[in-house]
Amino acid sequence: MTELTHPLATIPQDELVARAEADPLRPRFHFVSPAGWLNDPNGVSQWNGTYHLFYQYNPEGAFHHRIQWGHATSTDLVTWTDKPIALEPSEGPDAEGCWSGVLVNDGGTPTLVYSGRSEGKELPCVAVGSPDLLSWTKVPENPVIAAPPAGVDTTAYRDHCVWREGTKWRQLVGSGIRQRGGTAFLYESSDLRSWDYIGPLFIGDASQGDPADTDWTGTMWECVDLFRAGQGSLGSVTSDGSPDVLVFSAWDDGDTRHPLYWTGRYAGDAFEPAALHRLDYGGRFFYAPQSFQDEAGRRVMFGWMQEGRSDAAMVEAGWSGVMSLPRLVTMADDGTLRFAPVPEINKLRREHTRLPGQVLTGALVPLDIGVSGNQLDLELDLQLAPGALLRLGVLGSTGGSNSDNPTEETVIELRRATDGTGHGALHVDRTRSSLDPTVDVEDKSGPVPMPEGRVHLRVILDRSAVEIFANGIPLTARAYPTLGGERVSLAAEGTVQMLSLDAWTMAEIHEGTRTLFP
Ligand code: DQQ
Repeated sequence: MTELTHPLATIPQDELVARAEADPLRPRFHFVSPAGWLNDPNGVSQWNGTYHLFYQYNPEGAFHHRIQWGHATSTDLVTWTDKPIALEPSEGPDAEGCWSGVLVNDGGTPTLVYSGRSEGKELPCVAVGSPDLLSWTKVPENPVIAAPPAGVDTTAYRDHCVWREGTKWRQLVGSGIRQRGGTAFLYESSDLRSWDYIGPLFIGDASQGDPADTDWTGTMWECVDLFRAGQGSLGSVTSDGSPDVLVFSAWDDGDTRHPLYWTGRYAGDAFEPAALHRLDYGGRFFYAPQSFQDEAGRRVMFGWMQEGRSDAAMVEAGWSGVMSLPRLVTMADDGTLRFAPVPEINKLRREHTRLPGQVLTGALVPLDIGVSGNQLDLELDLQLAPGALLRLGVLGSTGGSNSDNPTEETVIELRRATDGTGHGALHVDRTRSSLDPTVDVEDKSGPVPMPEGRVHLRVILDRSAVEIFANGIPLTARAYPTLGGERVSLAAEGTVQMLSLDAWTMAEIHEGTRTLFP
């Protein structure tokens, strides 16, 4: 074990795992680190059939410090086996941390490209792996790029997207240009060690829009991820019109804001944007996403579900950070992305309740639907009349004599526009989600197309982790009920036809005792 060096390391490391496991708010079927701190997904990939999930990890405690690369593998994207730490800081360019990066296949050699942190700044580094991807050797050329582009005043410079194009490697490094906006710098290399700077792929405009807006592009782009949605690979001539997608996490002066994506066309050395979109209406609760194409050709994305409780509460809990379920990414006819948990997750479904179709009407009188739990997968097919509202209450506890008036409840609302069009909105109200006054309860919402009023709603509850998909549009949130609430209720205003409701309890994925240093 490392020597405890940080003032926040108040819990002895040999107590951390037990402390984390004892927390009733810790998810049971989402990947979490053995204990301590987890943030971004890194090096997400499938290698000879096995899925690899690396992640930003601090085993010293639940705070961001001296970041290492944790590692877990899976054969099904559902259950994960902890593997030894892949990267940890050492003397040199990553002395203060091994920050985010990716895994590429360099002619059969697994290779990591990551941000080494030293003297308060980050620079690109490379490590090569053993054939089983379990031991990693940093290359002597590190840092492989000595500094951000000369003459550019950058706000920050880190995180990588690396791909093969023709006979060369190409790399994006996330950054921002002061007084202008976020950007991704493009480089080229023939060996992953020596890189030629090409230029900014595309520069955002931080002066556009209100910095408080949920689609403000920020002053720096973290964790850039460029991919072709659909057929073809980056840089190839597309036959079916599949757009390219540039995903980034908008950052501003230390503030992790929200994931966004541009659709457009990457050609030559530039990205021609067509439209900007919010990637997840939960904002920072699905941050720093990273995706890969698996061996079946599917695009799979993970994101970091940040905490919504205070730094002190995280430290006290002994753990922080949840990895989202792996999401299948597809392109809808309107040229925007749709997301769904990979179907493999259905393996965790256990007890099933199916409610017959019924019409919900009335003035929001909650209906007890005979489903309860805080580890659930709920799937509803709905038809909303113009102006109708569906209100799904979860993680609820009733208190006092009036059981219709829950003391705690997280409320998921779908509303269809009154004009009879296919416009609608998804909203999550967490104002009564917790009696703990210190947790984040900010409202989250965004538009959802509802053709003819139809909505497929999927809600995944895993203690404090909530993932919602309305017609494939995600809203990720965290909730911290203090009363162990398991109540699920439905209410409607106007007419909502519930065509079907299926609910499953979900099994746990982490068995046996885990250790901080597998
Ligand atoms: N987290 C990493 C950075 C990245 C940020 C450090 C995003 O590489 O920019 O842990 O959450």
